Amino acid sequence: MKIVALAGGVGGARFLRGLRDALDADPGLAHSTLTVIANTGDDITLFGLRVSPDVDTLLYTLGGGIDEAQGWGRAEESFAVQGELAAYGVQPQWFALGDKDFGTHIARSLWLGHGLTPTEITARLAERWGLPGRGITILPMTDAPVETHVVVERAGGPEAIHFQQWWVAERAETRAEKFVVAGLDRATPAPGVLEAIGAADLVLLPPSNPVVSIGIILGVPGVREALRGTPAPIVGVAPLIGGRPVRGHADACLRAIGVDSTAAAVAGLYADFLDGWLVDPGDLESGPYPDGMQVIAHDGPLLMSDRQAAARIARASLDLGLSVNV
Ligand code: FO1
Repeated sequence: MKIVALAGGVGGARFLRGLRDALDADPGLAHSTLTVIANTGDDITLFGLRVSPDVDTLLYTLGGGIDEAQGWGRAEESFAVQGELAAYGVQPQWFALGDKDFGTHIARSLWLGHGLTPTEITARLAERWGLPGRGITILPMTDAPVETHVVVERAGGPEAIHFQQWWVAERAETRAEKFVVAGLDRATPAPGVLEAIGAADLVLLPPSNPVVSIGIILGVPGVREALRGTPAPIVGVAPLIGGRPVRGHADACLRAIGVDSTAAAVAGLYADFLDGWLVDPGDLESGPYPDGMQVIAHDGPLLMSDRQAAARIARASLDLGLSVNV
């Protein structure tokens, strides 16, 4: 099977690792390929280097280098370089970049300077992590430089700050008025993105943030139309349990766009293309769900508490995709 997924950071990466495990465990599906369309709205330039957090989280999680407890950054990390930068008074210091992680940002920035595209760069980085050999391709949603900014209320009036400053430095506690993705309206899907969606046997939406991860990918001109047009079934996994995100700040993001933090309200954001929706057992009755959408409850908590739980949830979304009638 050719599977395509739209994914953001930690939750998306953990789900996709579970999906790969579930596929590998099934002789009938082990040869399936997985193409991940990654959010690049989180990208930020720090210390003169281009950092792509969601792409790097996917690379490290699927490639076996992730800091498991944190969900982002490298395992067994050290912070000597950032310590030296701090000693020189270099700002900002609220975004922790480890020494191994710097290797990724230096390679990406070097190759960008040589004129390679983010698509070509991501393929080179994925090669090192052995992803092609596991049937995994990561595509940035676009090769255009885009960044999500958050308009927040300040004493002196509204101010637009980088998404990472809001998400990390301010822990999304500052009320977000709206999200503005600089450059998105002029962006075009990266090479292969629309083709992958059109040729897919199944499209999956992991439990990524519906506003600042999946929502941004859907904002790339042409992507939503491709999802509406593909013959493949499209199945998603709710990113909320009982109205609360498992991690991150999806509820603060949904509030900013005036959407309820419920599995049903998030399904409504995808109603124009979504065929199936996997929810936590406690949320099955928290409708109403969009007409015609097949909504089923997972046979356990929709919590990727460990790698095996993620594989079970991924398998459940696969089964829903195989059964849903489009
Ligand atoms: N998240 C934090 O909460 N604090 C950090 O210092 C931090 C550093 C960081 C460095 C590299 C990277 O790839 C991700 C990092 N993240 C950090 C997570 C990041 O903000 C989120 O993973 C995404 O941008 C949102 O999904």
